[in-house]
Amino acid sequence: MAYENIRLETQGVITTLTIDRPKALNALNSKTLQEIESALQSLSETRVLILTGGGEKAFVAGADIAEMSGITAGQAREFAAQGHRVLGMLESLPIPTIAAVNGFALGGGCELALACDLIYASEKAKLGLPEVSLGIIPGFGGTQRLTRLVGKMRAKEFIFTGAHVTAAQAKEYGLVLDVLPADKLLEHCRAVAEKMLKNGPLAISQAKRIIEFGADQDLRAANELERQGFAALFGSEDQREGMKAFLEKRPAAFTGR
Ligand code: DAK
Repeated sequence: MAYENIRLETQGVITTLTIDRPKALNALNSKTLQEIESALQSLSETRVLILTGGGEKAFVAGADIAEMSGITAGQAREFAAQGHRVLGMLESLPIPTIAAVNGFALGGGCELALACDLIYASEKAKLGLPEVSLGIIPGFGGTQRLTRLVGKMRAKEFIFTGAHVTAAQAKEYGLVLDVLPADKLLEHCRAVAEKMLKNGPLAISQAKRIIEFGADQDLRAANELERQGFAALFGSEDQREGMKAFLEKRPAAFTGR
């Protein structure tokens, strides 16, 4: 399918989705969200998804302010629903997702990264939730996902000041995992993806689901989820192959079944 504002590249079973509207620093307008949504629906063969931004300056500089400034309340409702749908879809993909934050990740762009499983950033990256400077608040889950990641007080500082923080600061806060030189960022993300690809896809998908659902529950209920997920993998071809391969001292050939 031909896209205008994004690019999809596949290397084996790793797909890189580049939001590619550099003239507007990759800001998310409704067309771009639509394209991301349809790209996410087309990933049946993909086992790791990497998200990044096109051009030199930005990952995604937020929702498209020019488009937002002119919309009616009805269109705003549709835009919000579309944003929630896309980020919800991204978060619940049964495969690992990695945000390669190569530049500005502001507002909705920071929230897009927050909906990924892992965030790595280039030394040039700047992250922030500056919505209050526009008289609004983060609307794609930023108040909740950031708080869960960095704690309430840091999230309040981040959101109340609307400040852009450097990648190094973001790492210190626990918002990004590691900071890489700009020209090594994608390479690093692909290397992390390759490590994941050696492992059982069903197991990774189950672990992702349980970490996500368990994080919102008390320890007892979350451990019950783990018990069920653990048991559910027994009898899968991946579990049998993983253990057989270990005993036969060879790498496992997982099929995801
Ligand atoms: N939207 C539209 N265009 C943008 C943009 C954005 N978010 N960010 C940058 N651009 C455009 C600029 O207007 C400029 O366009 P031209 O003037 O060249 O036509 C071009 O990209 C280059 O930007 P600058 O000239 O400003 O470049 P600088 O290097 O000087 O500055 C900057 C870079 C990233 C610091 C600056 O562009 C900036 O502050 N951008 C805005 C960042 C921002 O405030 N982002 C948050 C947007 S609010 C919702 C859910 C979520 C949201 C909203 C609603 N609902 C549930 C309803 C999310 C809201 C947001 O994300």
